[in-house]
Amino acid sequence: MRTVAAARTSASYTPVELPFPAGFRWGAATAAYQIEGAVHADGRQPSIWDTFAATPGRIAGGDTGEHATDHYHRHRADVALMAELGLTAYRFSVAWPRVRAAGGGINPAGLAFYDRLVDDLLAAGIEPVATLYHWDLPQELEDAGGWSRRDTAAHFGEYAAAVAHRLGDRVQLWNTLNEPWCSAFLGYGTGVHAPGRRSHRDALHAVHHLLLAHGHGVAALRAAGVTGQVSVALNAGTVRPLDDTPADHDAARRIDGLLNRIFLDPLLRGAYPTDVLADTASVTDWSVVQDGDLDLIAAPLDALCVNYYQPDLVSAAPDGQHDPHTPYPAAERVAFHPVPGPVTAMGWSIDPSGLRDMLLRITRDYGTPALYVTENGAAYPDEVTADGRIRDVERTDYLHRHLAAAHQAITAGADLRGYFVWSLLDNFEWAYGYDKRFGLVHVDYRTQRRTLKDSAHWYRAAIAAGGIDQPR
Ligand code: IFM
Repeated sequence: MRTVAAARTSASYTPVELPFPAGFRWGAATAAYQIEGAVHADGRQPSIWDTFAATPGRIAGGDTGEHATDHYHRHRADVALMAELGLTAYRFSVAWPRVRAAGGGINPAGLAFYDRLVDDLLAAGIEPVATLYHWDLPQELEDAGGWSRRDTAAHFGEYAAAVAHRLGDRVQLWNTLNEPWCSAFLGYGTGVHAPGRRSHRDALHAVHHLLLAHGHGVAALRAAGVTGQVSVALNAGTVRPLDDTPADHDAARRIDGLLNRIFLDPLLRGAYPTDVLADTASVTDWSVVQDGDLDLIAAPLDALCVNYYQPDLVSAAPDGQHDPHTPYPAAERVAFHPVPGPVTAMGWSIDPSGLRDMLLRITRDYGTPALYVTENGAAYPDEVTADGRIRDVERTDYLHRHLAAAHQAITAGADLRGYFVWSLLDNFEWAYGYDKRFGLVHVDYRTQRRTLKDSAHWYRAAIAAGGIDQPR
């Protein structure tokens, strides 16, 4: 069997040990605030992340997304890099604060940027995959109540309609939201993300209003007759009990409820899980859920997108006390434990089996929706060596092992249609600023020079071969 590395240099078909299905989408992902910069260009309005990043103490090193990777001005060169990598699909997010005009209405200049980007991608033979909300709520909507207020969901529907009308003939796959868990629990619960609120009640209400926004978004996309698949991206995960005890199994059930089922059940079954409603009854009575909401939220999807980084290992909190650092409501009384073994620069465990298990669990419990892994990747402290190379062996190994796990899931019955590395470029890693590098492509933030890391060359070879060899 020849290796993927050998396949890269060969023009002829080279078999690999783990081939992916024909038509599999090989992608990389980014998000607007993390790469675009140009926060004042062409009528863009402030977002909650501009405000949050400008607040001392919120972001490591005082970093902001003001310049980021300057992708707004360099998108043509970045699309050329994608083509060099051989990507067949590219997942980006549309910035609501670019598209919304101050006070409401649409800002055509902001929308025009994405129109150009989509055309450039198609010209390069790369399928555009658009996310409508990757955490950058217009600040004026937060000032009016943000995601803890119902109206925000309706505003999202209007915004989605405008984008759908403009890009709906060319985008191949739509995500209404990216990781609503993070928006709700990190943005409104622990406050480590924008807008920095600390209220478990607001967080749970945000969950419902984000799901409602998704429902309005799906309705808008369908009404506009978009030709691409309609989906949502969840940071679904595998939650495992520390010990095989009833108490730890119950802790795992509760965290699975608040990480996974609180989103998956309303989206795919049209109801919130009764155990989650009971577990959170001391935080909210869920009267934010109105008649008809769940019908809207459960409108059929064409696919489900999932982002995976690490599994969760949980136990009942030893003395019945709640860990105050977890994003979950106090009623959840759980302790989180590191998975033994190596971690990335984020301190996140490396466990590809969690990806396989998550894909198979969704397949088993929710039927067999078409699935995409719309984010998977790792941060490492990359070094540019004297010869200009970035030998990111650990990232390559991480991607290789996770792709092998994805392949196992396909073999076992998951209908996985694509995989997107997080991220195309090093970028603004939210509260961690620019310190954590996730890119296949290294960015020198002083000069904005881009350099393909060794992992990018490896990924290009995997794409060219249509698969990978078994990791050794
Ligand atoms: O950078 C983020 C991305 O915006 C959302 N998913 C997780 C990534 C790594 O933290």
